[in-house]
Amino acid sequence: MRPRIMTEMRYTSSLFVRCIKEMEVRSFSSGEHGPVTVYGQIGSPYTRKVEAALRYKQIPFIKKDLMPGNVGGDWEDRGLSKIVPKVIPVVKFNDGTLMNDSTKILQDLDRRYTDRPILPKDKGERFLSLLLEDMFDEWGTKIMFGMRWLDKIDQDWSGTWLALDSMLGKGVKLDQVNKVRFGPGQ
Ligand SMILES: N[C@@H](CCC(=O)N[C@@H](CS)C(=O)NCC(=O)O)C(=O)O
Repeated sequence: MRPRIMTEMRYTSSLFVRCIKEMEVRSFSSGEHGPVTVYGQIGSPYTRKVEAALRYKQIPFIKKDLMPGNVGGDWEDRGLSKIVPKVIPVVKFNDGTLMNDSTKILQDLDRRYTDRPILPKDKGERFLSLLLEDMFDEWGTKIMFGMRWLDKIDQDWSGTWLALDSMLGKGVKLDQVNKVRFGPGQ
């Protein structure tokens, strides 16, 4: 007879496998399979907006660091040479489709993944929603820049935050990272 502990272990592990499978099914159930890749930066409001939309829609995604304007010279190596203008974020869908412009990305997300829609169905509400989005896309960033760079205390905080984010984990020594401060022009 099989020892009871073995039976229990088998039962627990099959339960565990079932839970994992269910989690996978649930997280990939909204249409396409596999995670979306978001190329961007932590300090980029448009990157954060796309990530927020993906989180809201419960779509799994992978984040990859990418500097805009090809300043890192790596857009071609990453297969992003066709993307113009070279602004972030860039999103890669599981079928290989690449795109940028957060507004278009969000609309495409709603088309590809129909659960938890971002845009209202009603045409009038949809128009207002897009209008508000456009206004905040254009003007919200101006407020953000002010909050990051107008006062010395914010300049110090933002400069350190952005420097740390772009350098840590990339082979630069901590004492060298600590010496770097980004300024308002960056
Ligand atoms: N309309 C675009 C704007 C994207 C954008 O301007 N991203 C900034 C970073 S937050 C950028 O790449 N700037 C570089 C540049 O303008 O050259 C969107 O909604 O995604």
